[in-house]
Amino acid sequence: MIAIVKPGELNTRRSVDKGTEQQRHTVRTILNEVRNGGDGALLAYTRQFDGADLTRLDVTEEEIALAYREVTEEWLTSLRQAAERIRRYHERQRQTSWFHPEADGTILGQLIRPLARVGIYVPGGRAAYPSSVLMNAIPAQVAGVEEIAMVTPPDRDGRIPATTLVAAKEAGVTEIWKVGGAQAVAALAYGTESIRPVDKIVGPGNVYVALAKQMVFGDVDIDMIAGPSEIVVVADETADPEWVAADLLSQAEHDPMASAVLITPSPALAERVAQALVQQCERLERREIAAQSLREQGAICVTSDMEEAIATANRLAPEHLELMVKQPWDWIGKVKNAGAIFLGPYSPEPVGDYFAGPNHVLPTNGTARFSSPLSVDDFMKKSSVIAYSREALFRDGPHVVRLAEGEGLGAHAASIRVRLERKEKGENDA
Ligand code: HSO
Ligand code: ZN
Repeated sequence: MIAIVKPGELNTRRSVDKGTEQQRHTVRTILNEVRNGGDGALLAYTRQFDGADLTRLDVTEEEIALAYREVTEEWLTSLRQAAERIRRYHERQRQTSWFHPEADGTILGQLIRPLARVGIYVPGGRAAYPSSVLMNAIPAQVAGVEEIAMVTPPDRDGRIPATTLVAAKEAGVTEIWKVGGAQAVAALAYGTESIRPVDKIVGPGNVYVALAKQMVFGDVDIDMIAGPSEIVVVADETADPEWVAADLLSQAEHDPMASAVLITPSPALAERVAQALVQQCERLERREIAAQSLREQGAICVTSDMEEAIATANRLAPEHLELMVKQPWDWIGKVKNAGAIFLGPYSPEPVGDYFAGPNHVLPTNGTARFSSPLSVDDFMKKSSVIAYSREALFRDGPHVVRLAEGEGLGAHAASIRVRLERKEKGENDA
């Protein structure tokens, strides 16, 4: 069910789905219709695409109260503990503004401020993961974003899953709207009568949502475009083959396009994991998805040594990298590209998906070469601060004048000169 290959045979860079011309045309049309038609267009698309006949887009307090009654107490306890750990981890990411005084009295600094208003997209159906609601909303809340608007498509009866609503409340979401697809992205980017526009849109979605996010980028900020889940396990002969197989399957079950790869210098482990995969896969509810993923995107790669195993993992730049080797900390210094790194036998990837604290929104498709997990930084921005002193301006002014004149920008030079001249005239303006 899974191919055993050599390092050179692993296909690396897959690229983001750019959609077909037809899909891009559809999304452009939807964006325009929502810009012109506002709430009316949103309700019409929700009828057309979701089969729900709504009269209002917001989720009421009663619906939220009902959702809390629908979930089990045990689940709510687990969700709250996860939220608590995620919040604590992200609080450590928060950066503070700084102001640096120089000897001449000048103060330079960097002011850090949260975005005012963000939108979180939550897919509908089976991909409505409450864990992803936490992972997107909590960093925004920790950053200090005051308005967190969530959008998600309703089912045919106009309902949102209870677990989505509860997770949203627990994570500090401040508004919930029953709208999905490209039309929801349009509403967040441009606003309608009821939904005010946001500064940034985050969260995963289908190809229409991803295309819409790409098209509104620039008018608003967006997060990275998430591809199918990926896991690379680097394991040596000390790893338990049953555990390695279980971890590979944990990501394979996400999507037929998900990719699960074992890289090992041990041919014996490779064989045993291949067998364990077949046995364990059969027992899974989502065995068809997992099997297709393993068949089409999965691989077991046998390397000549650990050095080559790590080099191969770096080339793949996976979303998740597990190091199931004797001394995992000895190897972390060699890891260059990975969204999240899991060390040792007791750090299976799902503990990171749900509970450990770090974000599960991670770079996919090899983009860990240049990008990072979703974090508090994604919901903050910086302003430079410049408070020059009189002494410093009189000292540095002539340099500025010369550089401005070199660029042919006389007004720039003049803004400095009017001040320098005052000094020459001996006027006391201090
Ligand atoms: N592993 C996924 C996130 C997730 N897993 C949500 C379970 N629920 C990100 O690659
Ligand atoms: Zn997962």
